[in-house]
Amino acid sequence: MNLYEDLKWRGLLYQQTDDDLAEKLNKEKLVFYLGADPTADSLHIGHLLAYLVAKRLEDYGHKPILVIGGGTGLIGDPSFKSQERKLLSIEESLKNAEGIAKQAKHILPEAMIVNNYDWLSSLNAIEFLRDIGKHFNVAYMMSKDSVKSRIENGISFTEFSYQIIQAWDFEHLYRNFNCTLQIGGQDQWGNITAGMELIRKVHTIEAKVYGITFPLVTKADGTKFGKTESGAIWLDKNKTSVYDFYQYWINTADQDVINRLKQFTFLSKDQIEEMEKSLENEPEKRLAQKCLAEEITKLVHGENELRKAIKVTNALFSGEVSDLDIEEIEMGFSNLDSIEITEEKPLIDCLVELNIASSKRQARELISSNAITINGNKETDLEFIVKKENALHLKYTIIRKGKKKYAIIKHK
Ligand code: 629
Repeated sequence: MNLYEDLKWRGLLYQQTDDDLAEKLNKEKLVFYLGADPTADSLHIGHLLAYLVAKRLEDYGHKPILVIGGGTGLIGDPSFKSQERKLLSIEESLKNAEGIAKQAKHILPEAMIVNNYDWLSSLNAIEFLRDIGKHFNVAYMMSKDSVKSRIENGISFTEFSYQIIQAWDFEHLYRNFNCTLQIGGQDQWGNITAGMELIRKVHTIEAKVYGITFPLVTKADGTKFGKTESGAIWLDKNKTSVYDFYQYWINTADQDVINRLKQFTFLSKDQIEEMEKSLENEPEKRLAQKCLAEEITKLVHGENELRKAIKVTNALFSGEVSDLDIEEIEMGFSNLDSIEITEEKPLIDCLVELNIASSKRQARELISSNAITINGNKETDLEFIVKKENALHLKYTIIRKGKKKYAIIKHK
């Protein structure tokens, strides 16, 4: 399969600006770019898809430039946003940009990484309006989905102008690095085509530049991809623990898992078809989900962290938690109910404070009916006192109710 067919097969092509792009992608070596705005200090798995598309192009010999939008982040992209964004401060934008650049470098170590604050910050108003603004027709700008959908609710001149700024980036990269292709998600179509338009006007109408977009990731049940009750799935392990990251992928629905393997892994068509067979014949084994979670966790966090996430998963499943080290406990429990205690405390009170029981009476019932485990051991003593000296690593007491419900006590 050539690159174009591969992208198509993986469901990673939504729109393309030219019909001869397949030819171009398969035969030539292009410099291309992908941008991300530093709206947070970490990328999330929505961004990850974009960086993996860039990696696919790189694997075929195209040369990526990763733009971190330290400048554009200060303006705010209205694409696919129903409301005006809150402005980031310059400090925030640049600090976030640093975090994101680090993650981008980890995924694409060979890529050139630039921050558009470097060229946007010196642009002055007269230059902006005369040299760039003159090339944009207001009716053209208003016809973009990003603007059209916001006319009723309101859009500031700031966000209205965003497309011009991103367009200028493309022109800047074309002029300085012969970058002729911009990629992005489907929400970026308007911004990408604005850039091509600008390049043709500033340079020559014959300037050959291209754009492709990939589709938004959708889920069969209609809920939003990459979000859980506790928010986005981040690549930064301090924001989403490696265990939670791994679990997110493990919990992918059967209806979605093959698409996710295509989009998010570098497994071959044959390997993915193997998984498809397994899903059909032995879905209870969840091999496709395991494979997906392992591939992506390895890619983002490395082999070592993956191994820990699997160890924590197995320990929480079996209940044998006493072998976990401190780091593994913290990885597995970062998102679960917890309390901190400074002195010893009756188990009954702990159960109520942890919301495992709704009352002391219920706590007693749970204990007498064998439903409570402490650090992996059944506890049936109603008078049991939780003490630091019995805690794992003198720090954590892990409580389990039934098979699934966990909570943790941290000893100060
Ligand atoms: C300057 C900034 C450029 C080119 C692009 C940009 C960023 C762009 C944007 N992208 C999204 C983001 O940063 O807002 N205006 O969160 C995001 N992107 C990855 C994919 C996307 C897109 O980083 O393109 O579609 C998500 O999949 O929403 O010169």
